[in-house]
Amino acid sequence: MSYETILVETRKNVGLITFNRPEALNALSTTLITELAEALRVMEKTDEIGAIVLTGSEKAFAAGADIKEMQSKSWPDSFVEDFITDGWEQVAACRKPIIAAVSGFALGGGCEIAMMCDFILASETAQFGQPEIKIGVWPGAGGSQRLTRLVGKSKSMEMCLTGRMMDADEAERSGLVSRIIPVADLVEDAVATAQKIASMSRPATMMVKDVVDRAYETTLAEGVRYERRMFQASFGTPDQREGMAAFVEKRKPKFGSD
Ligand code: DAK
Repeated sequence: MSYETILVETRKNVGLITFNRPEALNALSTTLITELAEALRVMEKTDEIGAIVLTGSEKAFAAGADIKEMQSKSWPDSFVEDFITDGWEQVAACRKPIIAAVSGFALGGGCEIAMMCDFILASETAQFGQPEIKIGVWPGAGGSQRLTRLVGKSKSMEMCLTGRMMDADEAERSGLVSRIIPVADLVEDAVATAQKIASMSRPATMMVKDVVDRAYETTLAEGVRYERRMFQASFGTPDQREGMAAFVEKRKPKFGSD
């Protein structure tokens, strides 16, 4: 399948999607989001792929939704056609682990897409922000909610109210980013991290994603109960038997997805 605005590769057991609209700092046009959603759907259905990496260029992960495309929309039109909803949710809905590898600008919808991923690896050039306020609007793809959960109310409120960007160091200190990697190594490191995840038991990685996400959606007591039930269910998988037997026999496990 060929795409206009993204590049898609498979690196062993990992799907790599690269935003590719350099002339617009990877602004997230309808075409780009439609192609992203389609590529994710294909990767979800591809058995060989166990994890996904989403990245942009050194200059920009993505500078937000395409302002030129949306500037003349009216409220009734955008409401009736549910403007820029379709496709965006595919990232958060993907059941396989997704890593965002961010260099340069991750602004507005770009920051929101990165936060929909399971974790963010950033280069030292990364800059995160929700600058929608500067163009008279506000976050619309979960930024006000996910950023607040990730970095706390004070930083989130300041960023959303002033449009201030957060650099990679501050983002790592604040818990938005899991690790900072030199820009030249970012994609390779992200792919290697994804390959490591993809080499684990497939049901286990998908279940980890499911149980960690629960922490954002429910109370502590409910989340712990859910985790315990799911842990008990792991004893119904061949990979649990293989993983534990391999440990006892001092050998490398051979999981179902190998
Ligand atoms: N849209 C369209 N074009 C963009 C763009 C964007 N977001 N960002 C950059 N570009 C284009 C510029 O217009 C310019 O094109 P030409 O003029 O050369 O044709 C080219 O990319 C290079 O940009 P600059 O010349 O501005 O480059 P600089 O290095 O000087 O500045 C910058 C970089 C990132 C600081 C600046 O470009 C900038 O401020 N960009 C806009 C950032 C922004 O405001 N982003 C938030 C957009 S609103 C929703 C889903 C999503 C959303 C809402 C709802 N639902 C699911 C409901 C999201 C909304 C947004 O993201």
